[in-house]
Amino acid sequence: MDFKDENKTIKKLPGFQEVLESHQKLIERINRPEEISNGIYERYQHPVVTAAHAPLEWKYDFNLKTNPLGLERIGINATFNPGAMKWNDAYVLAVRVEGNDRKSFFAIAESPNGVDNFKFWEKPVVLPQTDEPDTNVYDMRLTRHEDGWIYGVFCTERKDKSRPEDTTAAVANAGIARTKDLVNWERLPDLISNSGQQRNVVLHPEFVDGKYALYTRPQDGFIEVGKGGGIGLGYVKDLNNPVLEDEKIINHKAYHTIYEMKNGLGPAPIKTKEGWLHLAHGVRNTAGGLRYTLYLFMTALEDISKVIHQPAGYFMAPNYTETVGDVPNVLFGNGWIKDEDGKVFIYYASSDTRSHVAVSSVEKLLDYVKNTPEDDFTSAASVEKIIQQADKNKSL
Ligand code: M1P
Repeated sequence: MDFKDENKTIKKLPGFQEVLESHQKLIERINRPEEISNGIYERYQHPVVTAAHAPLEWKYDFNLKTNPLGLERIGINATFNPGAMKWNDAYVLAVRVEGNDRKSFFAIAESPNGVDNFKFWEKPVVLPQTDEPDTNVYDMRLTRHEDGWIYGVFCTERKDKSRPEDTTAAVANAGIARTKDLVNWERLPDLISNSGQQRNVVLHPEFVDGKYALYTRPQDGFIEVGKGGGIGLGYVKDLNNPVLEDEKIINHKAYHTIYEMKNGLGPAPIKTKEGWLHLAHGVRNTAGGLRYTLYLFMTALEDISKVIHQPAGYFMAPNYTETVGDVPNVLFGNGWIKDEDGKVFIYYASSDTRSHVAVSSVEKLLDYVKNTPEDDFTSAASVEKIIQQADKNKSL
C-alpha cells in the first residue's frame, strides 16, 4: 500500500504491498458452483462478501505522518445478511457490515455477474435518523415498490429504557428509509404496531387495495418471540405515518419443525405466474444452541395472506464450513434477485459472519415448492412418504 508523507510523496511501507495485493486478489477471485448439487440450487464455492472485502480506505489512515507504523485503525468484523436488487444491470447487495465495535451499518457492494467480483461502493450508507437515534441497524430488505421508490426496511435497535439496570435489554423495531439512487436516503418514521417489538419486517412490492402491505414478525422480547411470533401481514395507509393495521399471522411456528421456536421472512417475495415465492428462516432450539435454516413457501396471487404451498423442512441449512462463525449454526437470507431469464440469485449469510450466493431458477423453485411433500408432523407420516416414493420407483 502506498502512503503519502507531508510532501505528498509516495512511500511504500514494508508489508503493505502484500495487504493491497491480497485484497485485490480476493475481490477478483473467480467463484464457481460446487460440483455436487441437489438439483434445486447450486451453492458457490466461495463467500461473495467477507469482512476482508471492506475497502482498505475505511480501515487504514494512509497518512504517513499520523500513521507512521501503518496500523489498521478501524476493524471490520463481519459482512452479512445482505438485501439485494438489480441496479443498472449490476447485482447490488445492501450488506450489513459490522465493525469491531459491534455497530452494524449498511454498505452497497456491487458485482457485474452476481457471483463474484463484489466491490463496495466508496462510502457506507449514511442513514438519516429519527428523533430517537438508532443504536444499531441491521438486516435491510430492499423493495422496489410500484410507487416508484426503492425502500429499505431494516431493524433498528435501541436500549430498553424501562430496564435501565440491564445493560443487555434492547428494543427492536422496523426502521423505514427510501431512495431513488441507493446513495441518498430519506428516513420515514419507524413502524407503529401493537407488538412489543418487531424484527424481520418486509415491504411487499405492490399495493394491496391501495395500501402498503408489510410482512412482520411480532415478538414479546428482544430474542424470545414469546406469545407472538410467526410471520405476520399487516397494512399501512401512509408510510409518513406508518400505523400497522389488521396484522395477522399468515405463517405460524409449529411444534417439532424447523420453525418451532421462531421464524421470519427473508426478502420481498418474487412474483410468479403461479403465486408469490417466499424465502424465510426458521429457528429451532438444540442442545448446542439455536439453529437457523432457510425455507420456502408460496402465497396466492389473488390473496397474499393465503399460503398455498409449503414444503416440509428446510430448503438450505448450514454446511460444515457455514456452521462456524460469530453466531454458529445460522443461515439467514434477506436478499434475492430474479433475472429476466428466470435465474434466481439467492444471497444468504452464514453464522452472522459472511455472505454467500446460491443460484436457482423460478422454474426449479416452483417445482420445489409444489412437489416437495408437506410436513405431516410425525415420524410415521415421514416414513410413509419415503416408502410411497420408493415403491413408485420400484414399479418403473
Ligand atoms: O443471530 C441470528 C439472527 O438473529 C436475529 O434474527 P431473528 O430475529 O429471526 O432471531 C437477527 O439479529 C439476525 O440479524 C441474526 O442473523
